[in-house]
Amino acid sequence: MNIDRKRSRFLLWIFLLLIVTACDAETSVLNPHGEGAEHIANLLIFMLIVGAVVYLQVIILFLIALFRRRAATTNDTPDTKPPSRNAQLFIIANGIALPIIILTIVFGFNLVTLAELSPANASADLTIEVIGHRWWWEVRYPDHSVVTANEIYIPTGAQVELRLTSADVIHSLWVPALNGKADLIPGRSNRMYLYTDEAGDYLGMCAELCGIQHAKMQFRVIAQPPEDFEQWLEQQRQPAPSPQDEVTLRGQQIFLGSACVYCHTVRGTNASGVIGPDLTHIASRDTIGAGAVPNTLGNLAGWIIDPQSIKPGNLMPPMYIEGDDLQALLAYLETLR
Ligand code: HEC
Ligand SMILES: [Cu+2]
Repeated sequence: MNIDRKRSRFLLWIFLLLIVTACDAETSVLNPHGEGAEHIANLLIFMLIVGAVVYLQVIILFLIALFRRRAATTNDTPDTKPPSRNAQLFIIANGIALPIIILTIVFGFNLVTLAELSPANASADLTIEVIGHRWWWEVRYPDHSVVTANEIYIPTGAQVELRLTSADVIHSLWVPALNGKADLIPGRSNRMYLYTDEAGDYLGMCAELCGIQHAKMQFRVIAQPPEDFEQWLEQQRQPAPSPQDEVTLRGQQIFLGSACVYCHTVRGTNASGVIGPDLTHIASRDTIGAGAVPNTLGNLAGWIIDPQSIKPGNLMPPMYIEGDDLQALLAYLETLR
């Protein structure tokens, strides 16, 4: 074996090993943490096993055919003998009967899984509305007057119903660890159920090409024990606190005096825009720009001055706010916990 062959074989092994590492990733369908995802993973593994067995059988038959010699092929006259009765039975069993049986079983398993994913009369413990926007997620808790963005907090051990729709184009919501995909379609309301017993932080994404920033349209589902979830809900229900010192007061005036108010809501003030995410509790969120960057003071400043360099093509224009004004605005936004 020459060096090139050796090297390419080595690289192939590395490649295969790398693929295996993906099985345990946060966003792997083979690593379920919720009821829906478990049903899907079971179906997937069942189909993989059936597929592997069928494939193996085909390969074995192929090899047998390849190496078995027939008397008729030893001379030059073509083999015109019809297949024997046994051979005919074999073809009917393996070529017709077996595929029908296997496909029927797989189809049945699919139907059962579909039914499990969308319980017809499921009584949800909590309803959350998720509205897709280019390129972020509006998240509303209609029974609790809570509005947030790009983070879906849910209690563990509860059946959560997501009502999905879109404000502009078709998006698709996908949290691989918890469930399959569901489309968000303008003018329609789709439903999806989330149930998990495991507290955790599950990454989700848009799974339908929806425009230039489709790839930076992430969100997270944060599953918490019910007590913690109630606490989060209580905190998010509060309107924004009024500024307590001169700097944050100035920051609020700058915010309310800028174009921010046309696009953003801060409950408890006059800002009631609905084009961008609700900022009433922006400081409590972990990321800005739907997972584009972590929510740090520096990133927040960078985002306000030039959101286009962080997330090119997004629908927030650069805001020309500088120096002390920017510092005051940032100090104010930091109070919005
Ligand atoms: C023309 C509408 C518009 C104006 C004006 C505007 N924004 Fe935005 N803003 C948006 C949109 C749209 C997004 C969502 C961008 C995305 O994630 O794709 C956004 C996102 C944000 C975010 C990130 C929110 C999150 O949860 O990810 C912050 C913070 C923010 N804007 C602050 C401001 C401030 C402060 C001002 C005023 C100085 C302002 N914006 C002016 C439209 C606007
Ligand atoms: Cu999208």
